[in-house]
Amino acid sequence: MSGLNLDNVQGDILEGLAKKNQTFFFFSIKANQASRFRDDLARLIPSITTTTQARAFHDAIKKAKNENSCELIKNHGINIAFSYKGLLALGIEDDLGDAVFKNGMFADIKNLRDDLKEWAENFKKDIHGVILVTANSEDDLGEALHNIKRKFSVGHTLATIEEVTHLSGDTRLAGREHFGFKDGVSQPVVEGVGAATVKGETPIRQGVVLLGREGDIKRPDWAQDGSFLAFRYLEQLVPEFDTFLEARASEMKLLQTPGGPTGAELLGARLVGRWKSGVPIILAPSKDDPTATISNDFKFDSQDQVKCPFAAHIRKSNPRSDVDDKSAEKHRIIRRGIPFGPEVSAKEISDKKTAKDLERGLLFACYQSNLGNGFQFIQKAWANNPDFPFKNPIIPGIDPIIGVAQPGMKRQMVGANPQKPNETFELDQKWVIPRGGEYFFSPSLSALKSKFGTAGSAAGQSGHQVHPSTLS
Ligand code: N7H
Repeated sequence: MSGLNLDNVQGDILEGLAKKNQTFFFFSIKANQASRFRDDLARLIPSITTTTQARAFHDAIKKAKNENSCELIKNHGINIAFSYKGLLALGIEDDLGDAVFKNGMFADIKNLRDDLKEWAENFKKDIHGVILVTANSEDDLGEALHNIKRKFSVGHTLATIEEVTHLSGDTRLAGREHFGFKDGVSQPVVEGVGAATVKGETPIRQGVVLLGREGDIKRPDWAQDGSFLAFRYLEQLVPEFDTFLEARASEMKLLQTPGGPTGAELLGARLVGRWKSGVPIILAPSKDDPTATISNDFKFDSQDQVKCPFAAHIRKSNPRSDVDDKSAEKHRIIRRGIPFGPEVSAKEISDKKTAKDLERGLLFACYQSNLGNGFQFIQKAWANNPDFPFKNPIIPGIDPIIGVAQPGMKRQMVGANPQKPNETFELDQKWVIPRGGEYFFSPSLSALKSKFGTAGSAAGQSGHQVHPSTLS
C-alpha cells in the first residue's frame, strides 16, 4: 500500500473546505449523455479542491487572523461525489462493497426511522451526484456555482446534467448551530494526516475514513482514498426546542445556584452533553466554565450518569469508554455540516413556534469508509436504540436530539435531571426533522480522472440509464 498522498484526496474529507457559505448542488446525469458528461467532468476536475489546497486556505485564514488582517481571503472550494445510481448511470458497476451505499438513503428510510411524509419531494427523485461548493462570501459562492453550471451547460439543450435541487447554508456566529451550541468540536484525528485541534482526540486509522487504507476492507483499487459521504437535510424546530427546555426546567425545579446556569441552560446541556460553549458537562457538570479549554480529553463512567446522561447526544454518538476501544474507533465519522435558514425572529420567539413556510436547520454531512459502521450505525443502533449504551443497569432511552422512537413508542430518556438521574424524562415532539438525504461516494482525484472523467469511457464504460424501479 503506497503512502497517503493528500493531493489525491478531495479536500472536504480530511481537511474540510474553508467556508462561510456553501451550496450542495444535487444533479442527475441526462439520459444518453454519460459520455458527454465525462467530457464536461474532465474539464471540472482541475478545479476540484484537494486536501493540500483546502489546508493551504485554512492556513492562510489563520495567518490573516493572527495578523489581525481584516481582509477577507477570497477563496472557493469544489468537491464532487456520486450516488450508486450515479455510478450506474456512468456504467461503473464494480462492487464497492457497501450495501448501504448501494441501496441508497431512500431505501434506508425505515432503518433510520425517517417519516416518508416529512421527506421533501426532490429527495424522492433520482439523484446521481452532488457538487459541494464553498466560499467565504455569497458573491464568490454565486460566481463559483455559475462557472460550474456553465461547464455542464446547465439549463441549455446541450446540458449533460439537470439540477434536481440545491440547498445552501451559512456558518453562524462563533460556529454555533441553530440550537446555539458550538458545533464541530469533536472530530477524529486521522493517523498521519494532521494534529488534533482540540485536546484529547484519540487518533483513528486512515481506513476508518478512507477506502482501502489500513483499518478498511479490500476494495477495488480505483476506490482507494475515496470516502462515503452521508448527506442529511435536517430541519430544526428552534423556538419549540427552547420553549420545551424552559417549560420542563421550571416544572422540574432544576436547582438554580447564584451565578450558575438557568434551568433551561442546564437541561439543554444535559440533552447534548456539552454546554453551548462546547465544554463537556462530564468535566463541568454544574455550570459552564468558559475559561476551561474545550476538551475531548475525557471518558465516561459506564455505570454512572449523574455527570452526563447515558443518552446525551455526544455520549450516544461517540460513546468512548462506554464501548470497547475497537468499537469506539470503528464507528467514528468526520462531520462537515453547515447550518441553513434564517435566525429566529422576535415573532417566532413570542409565538414559541417556527414560522410557517420557513425552515432552518443543519445540512449534515459526514464521511466514513463504511456507511453501515458510520452514519447509519450511529443513527440506527445507537441514537434510536433506547437500550444503548448497554453496560449500565438501566435503559438509557433515545438520543434526545436526533433519536427517533419506534412507531407507537414515546420519545423518552433517563438522566435529564441530575438530581434524579434514574428518572424517566418525556421528550415531547422531535425537534430535528429529517427532510431527505442521500449516500454518495467521494472518489480520489486519480479515480475521478481515470474512472469518471473522459479517460474512464475509454475503459468501455459508456454508461446506461437504469430504470428507478430496478434499483430499490
Ligand atoms: Fe451531532 N447539536 O447541536 O445538538 N452534535 N447534531 N449529529 N454529533 C454534536 O462535538 C447536533 C447529528 C455527532 O465526539 C455536538 O461538534 C444537531 C447526526 C457526533 O463528542 C452538538 C444535529 C449525527 C458528534 C451536536 C446533529 C451526529 C456530534 C457537540 C441535527 C450522526 C461528536 C459539538 C440537527 C448520526 C461527539 C461537537 C463527540 C456532536 C448537535 C446531528 C453525530 C452540539 C443539532 C445526524 C459523532
